[in-house]
Amino acid sequence: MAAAFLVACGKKEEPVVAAPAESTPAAAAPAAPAGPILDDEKVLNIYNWPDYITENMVADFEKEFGIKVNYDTFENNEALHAKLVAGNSGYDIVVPTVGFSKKQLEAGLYQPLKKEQIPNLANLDPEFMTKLAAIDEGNRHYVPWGWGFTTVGINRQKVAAALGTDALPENSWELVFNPEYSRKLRSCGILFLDSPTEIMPAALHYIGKDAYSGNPDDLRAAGEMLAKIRPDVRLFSSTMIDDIAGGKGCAFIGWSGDINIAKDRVNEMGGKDEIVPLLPSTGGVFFADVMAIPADAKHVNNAHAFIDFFLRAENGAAMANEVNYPTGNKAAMPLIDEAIKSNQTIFLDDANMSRLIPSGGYPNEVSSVLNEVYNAFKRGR
Ligand code: N2P
Repeated sequence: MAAAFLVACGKKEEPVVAAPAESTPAAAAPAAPAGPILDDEKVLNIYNWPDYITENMVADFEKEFGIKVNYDTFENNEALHAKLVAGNSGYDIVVPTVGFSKKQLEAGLYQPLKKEQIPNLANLDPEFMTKLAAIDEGNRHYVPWGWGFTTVGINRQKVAAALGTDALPENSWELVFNPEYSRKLRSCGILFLDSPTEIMPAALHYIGKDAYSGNPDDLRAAGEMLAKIRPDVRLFSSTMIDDIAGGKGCAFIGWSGDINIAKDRVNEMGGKDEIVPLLPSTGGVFFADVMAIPADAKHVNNAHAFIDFFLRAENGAAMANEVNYPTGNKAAMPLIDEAIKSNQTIFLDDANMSRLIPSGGYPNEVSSVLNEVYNAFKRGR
């Protein structure tokens, strides 16, 4: 894991400035108090993506800490952002995507962590944290939740039947962005995630532009490409796992882990079709999601207790084993199943890793063009 963190927003990757010893994760451990510090009100409000937590994590935390967790989900970064900007979200932990969240950090929407209350920061991969520090200087606000990549997934049998051949293009993005393929897949259904900041980076990259270009002309050019394949997109989905497993489509732009979950679900249901997340030759779009505590959170100590709990090695391993998303938790690695560790669409090898499109965010100046282009695409004009 590493290269993909290079920020695509004009900032060069810089080595992390040697942080004062007491603020490094490893050095935080000795200062940890005997028991966790909790708030008087035994409540914790979490806002996260759907299908992004292990089955027992919340219940186990509630039982051990005597805290009631209210766990809500949002569909995309835009929805989370709107909630945070409106203020008084009521959430104590939210899970933004790093590239997108840069503007939230700059706007002071998150509070610095009290690292002495998170001794398990020591479990994190220092290399991962160094990359994260390119956006969150000194790792002051963010703790890794999960990472993966946005990519093209297929139902292998349905796609083969629709294409009339077994040969898939090397650049899997062709399946959904090149009308020669998408026309043929139209009958079995193309599904797209529903968010400008999921679709536009892939579209820009496909037409040979910077995935996070701040040039309105580039965004409009991507819109022109998208207009040509619009008739072939059946559904903009915010319930991708269910939609894939329910057979609503044969080719999808989705998240790597979710496509793998859908694959498992189809297998469990005894389905014969094989759901496959593909590794496009030109790269999928890397994402890393992090826990952050909103500046106006009410249960800050409880939030720290949960973050520390999440960082236990066994919980990090369960995220990969159960949810198909790696976490950046180095201590978890020995506890991760071999089959998961060797799955090239979960833990990428160096070659695939280096092909991923680095995380990034769009400059504020183009946000209206970005939304205009995306909404025009969705509406089909
Ligand atoms: C949802 C996990 C993907 C989050 N299941 C993408 N940032």
